[in-house]
Amino acid sequence: MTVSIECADGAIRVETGELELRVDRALAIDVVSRRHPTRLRGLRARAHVDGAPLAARDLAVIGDGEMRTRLGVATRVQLRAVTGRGVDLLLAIETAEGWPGVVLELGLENRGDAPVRVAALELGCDEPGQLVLSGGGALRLYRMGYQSWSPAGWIRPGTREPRPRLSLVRRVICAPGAPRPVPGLHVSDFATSLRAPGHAGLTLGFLTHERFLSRIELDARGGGVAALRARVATEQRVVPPRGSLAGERLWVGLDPPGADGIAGWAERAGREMSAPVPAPVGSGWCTWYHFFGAVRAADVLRNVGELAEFAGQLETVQIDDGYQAAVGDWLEFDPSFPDGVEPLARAIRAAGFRAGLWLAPFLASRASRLARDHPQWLLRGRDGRPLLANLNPAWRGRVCYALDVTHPDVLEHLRRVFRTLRSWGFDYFKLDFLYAGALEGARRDPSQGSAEGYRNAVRAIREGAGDGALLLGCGAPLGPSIGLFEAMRIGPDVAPYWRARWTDFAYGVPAAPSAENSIRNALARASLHQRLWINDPDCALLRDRRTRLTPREVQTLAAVIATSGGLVTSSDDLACTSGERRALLRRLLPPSGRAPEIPAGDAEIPSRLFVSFPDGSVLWLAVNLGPRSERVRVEPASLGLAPPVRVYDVLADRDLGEARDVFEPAPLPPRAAALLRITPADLRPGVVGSSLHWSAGALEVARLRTSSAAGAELRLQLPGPREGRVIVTPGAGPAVPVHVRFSDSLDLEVRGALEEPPGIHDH
Ligand code: 9PG
Repeated sequence: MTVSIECADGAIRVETGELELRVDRALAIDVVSRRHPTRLRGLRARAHVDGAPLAARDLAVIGDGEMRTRLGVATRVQLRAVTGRGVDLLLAIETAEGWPGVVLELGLENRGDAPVRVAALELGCDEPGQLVLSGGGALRLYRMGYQSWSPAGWIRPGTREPRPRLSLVRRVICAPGAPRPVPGLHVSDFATSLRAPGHAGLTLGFLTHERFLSRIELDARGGGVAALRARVATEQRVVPPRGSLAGERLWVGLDPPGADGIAGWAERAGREMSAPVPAPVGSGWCTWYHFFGAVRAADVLRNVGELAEFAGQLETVQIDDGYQAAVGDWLEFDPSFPDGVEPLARAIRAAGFRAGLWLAPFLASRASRLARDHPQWLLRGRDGRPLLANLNPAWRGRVCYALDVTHPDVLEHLRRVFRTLRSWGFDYFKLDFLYAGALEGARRDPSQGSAEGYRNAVRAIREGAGDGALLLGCGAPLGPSIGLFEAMRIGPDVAPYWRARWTDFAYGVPAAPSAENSIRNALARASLHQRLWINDPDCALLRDRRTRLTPREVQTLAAVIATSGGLVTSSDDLACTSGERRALLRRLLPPSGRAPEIPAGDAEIPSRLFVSFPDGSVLWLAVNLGPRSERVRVEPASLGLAPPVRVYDVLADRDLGEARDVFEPAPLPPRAAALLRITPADLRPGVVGSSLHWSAGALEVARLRTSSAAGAELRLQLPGPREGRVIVTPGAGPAVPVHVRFSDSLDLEVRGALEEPPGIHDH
């Protein structure tokens, strides 16, 4: 079937097997699902021009046809509507057979003879009852959050959402120009999804973030959904006569029951903005969460020495904040790094690791040489004074300003800094406090949108850093970062303690450094992984000294990081990390890399994730973030597994036997996690579980086949030295636990009848 387009009485109708879309003369759009009871009516295209909203009056089709888009071949219908104020609205609609949604792109053209100023381009419905979604009472709204550290999660429309108490926190974690949250008036940056568990949902998300920042607003002040708006903030862009302005592309997704609309949006946004193709997920060691700003060159060298036991297992050693003379002066050093960082890069590489370095490239401390020598590079506010971008008592000068990223000399400076660092041997860069590159201010080139200026500056860094460099974003505006970073921090800082009650209170939002806050976002933003970039859930803190995390909390943090599939970074002084905890780190390496699936629930933070592996196994995670012990249950059928199944407890290294329709592990105490490997029970030969790696068999079993009626041949493969236990179901007989110790790989044969007792198989 092809897309059908019909025009009658000045209205347009587009129809596919999935949906029906109508646009009336006033550019009001109805999108109706043909498969689910999902309907969005009266989504009106509007522009805010010269201080007043501008709506369409009459409509004409100016073209339609099939074309190749980044999302595949689609039918595109191009509409033009006059407004009566000399400005035409332009709307393009794209869809294709099989697409569960449409792409809408709104722009305008100035046909008058005076320039106009455009504050926003918006698609919105303002009358209650225009959005129909089944499961109404249990509806949840996803809040993406603006940047890496901003809290994400599913909220109940109409409730009061947490909001920053301090204006500086607001400047750091909220989009510039974001409306102040009011109870019942919700904002999600870049994209959102609305759904009730078990019901069809609706996703609205911008697919491009090339020039401007965007957000979705939902007004639920009266209880139900009173208004829904998708808005591109065009920052008072001046459009000259005969000039035009294009907005960003919006995905309107009609999600079937159970679908993860955010994953669907991320998949498409990643394609539209050429997100780096899913790469092998890295791992590393970072100085920050043990040494913090007091790190010394000697600490780095001592740990590089100790990390020798992880050679071939951990990839990168990254020096964090603390080496620099001042924020902004990246090529001058603190006295704790008397010889600078070049000899450290050399030592790190000689030990077999990639050398990584932290920078906050868009910040300059008040006490920096950069700010002193180049005051004209600083972004200024309306009062002409440099804009406060951060305040950090640990930094020399404390006050930090933002650089004006539209200044060509700033870009040249960034290229030079990164070229130099690359020539010293660094090719992994953690770029932090990136929100500073998209702050609102009096920019040197006001024609660049916030997202545009930011993207140009990141590209300049990339040019300096050279081919093959890995960029990890942090504190970064998410939308405008798509396509520019291999990896991205997706939550607040982790910390060697679970909760930061007072700092969270002071901030007004759960964004203070704490294990809990970082876990919350690792779960709530898990769908972005491998679609927009590699998620960085922040470091695994596994040490047993100089930490307030209990063994259970350590295990929960590690289980979330393992299941998220993202970067695995250790940030412990190895001198404080016992053999047992080092073994735990080894079991997280290499990262599985796979994006988990997140069943829809009604909790603010999803507490269940699962990963399906090519060997047919499923790794299932449950986390209890609540204050009371929690009963948990798994239904194998909901994971795509036909009963009976076999269940292995990864954290306890225990075979829990067979289960049918439902499996109930022991109740979870607060702050605990359950991690189960679930496999079809009839696999013979098969691997029930393994303590070599937290995928529990999915990664390390490179080959498995029957060797005789009663036996199995097995190849185990993982980089570096390994020791642990593999539970094998051979051709016949009961499961056989085998202790193994090897380096890189091991071939072994396991027989059902226990002729020999299982022993250590050395390679
Ligand atoms: C180094 C650290 C680490 C860490 C980053 C970032 O003031 N603040 O709002 C604030 C937020 C985050 C933060 C520091 C300060 O941490 O996330 O991994 O690199 O910088 O200073």
